[in-house]
Amino acid sequence: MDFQLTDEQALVRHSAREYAERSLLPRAAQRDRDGTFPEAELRELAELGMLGVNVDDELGGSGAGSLAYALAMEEIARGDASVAVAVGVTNMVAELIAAYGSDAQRAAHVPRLTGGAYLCGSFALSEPQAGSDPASMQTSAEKTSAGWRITGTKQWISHGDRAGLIVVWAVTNKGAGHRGITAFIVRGGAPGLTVSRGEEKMGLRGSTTVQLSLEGVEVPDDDVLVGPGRGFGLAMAALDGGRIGIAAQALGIARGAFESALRYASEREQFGAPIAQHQAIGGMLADGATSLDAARLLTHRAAWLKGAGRPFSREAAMAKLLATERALRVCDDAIQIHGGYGYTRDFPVERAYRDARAAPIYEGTSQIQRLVIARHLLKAVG
Ligand code: COS
Repeated sequence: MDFQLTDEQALVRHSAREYAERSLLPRAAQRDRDGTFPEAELRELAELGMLGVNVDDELGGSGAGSLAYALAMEEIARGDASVAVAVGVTNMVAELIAAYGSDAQRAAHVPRLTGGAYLCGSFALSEPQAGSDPASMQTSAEKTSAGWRITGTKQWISHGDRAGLIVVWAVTNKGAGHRGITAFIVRGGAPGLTVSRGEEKMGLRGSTTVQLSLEGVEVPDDDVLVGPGRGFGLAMAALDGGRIGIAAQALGIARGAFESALRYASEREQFGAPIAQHQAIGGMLADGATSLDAARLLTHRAAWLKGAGRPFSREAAMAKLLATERALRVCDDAIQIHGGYGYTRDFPVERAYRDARAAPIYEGTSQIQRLVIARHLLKAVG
């Protein structure tokens, strides 16, 4: 087992950390207050190769691999979790088209995603009545002479109002269950595509989350990403990779909160000594550091397996489950360590808590991760 990063991985981490400290951290509190979308930041991150960390360089990515992607996500989320959401989904969509698209789709779309021309990419799977059970989706696409016409409503779509490209899943063969689902490439601003609702969220306020209505959106045959029978599996495979990104994101948010708590506990004196020296607080810090390391190890294991082309679905679910649940605990403890100050906006820990709260929900709830892990366990015993 080798825990040493390659030069390339270390460089990606350094570059993400340097950018996050210089351009994200100083503006994160203001972005949270104003809810401003990080447009300029996404363009700068595209220039740094952060929108396609695990995409080959001939398609405009960094070609640095899955582990480098996890390292970058941790740093970006530590800077500003809202920015990490857009970076994460765009990487996921770019990887998806690079891996499953036709040559023409790859050439047309991936460089625009990784290079920032599309600003960001979106992933439109969930619906108002189809969240944990995406196979029950109602959005449908009917065949026309020129291609397909998509009708339906997609829910919880991160920056679906900003994305230049959206992967949309729709039923093309009713009655075939998950085997009747097709994935389409839809351009942002396509006629018939409208934003029907924007969510007011507890955290991640610099990232928009919208409902999209598709009313007869026309797409040519060339924009079918994968056809019936393969659309659902494609979504599942993409989510496996996405879960590594969410684990890394939760880790980054928690690390930021932990670092603030450690600093505060070393400086704040009560009963004649820094509170970190009181055993109750020291114990909380020790638990936090242990959780961060456990989350990082599980996340890196899943990323390493993915990069090696080995099965990683179970490991990605474990990483997401542990990293996101522990992140909540670490952020909660960080608020407790700050006492009353932690409950105010003077310190970043209350924002970290609000941002982290989404992580055990999106890209598969903790309950779904346990289901995935349990199914793997049962499969292994036959
Ligand atoms: N990779 C590739 N294919 C997969 C897969 C994976 N990780 N997991 C399942 N599949 C395939 C199966 O092989 C099966 O294919 P065939 O029947 O064609 O052989 C098909 O998908 C259906 O599998 P299964 O019966 O296990 O699907 P379920 O409907 O029971 O759902 C869960 C499985 C619960 C794991 C899935 O619905 C899920 O992940 N739900 C959460 C969705 C989610 O994360 N939503 C958030 C969206 S982003 S905010």
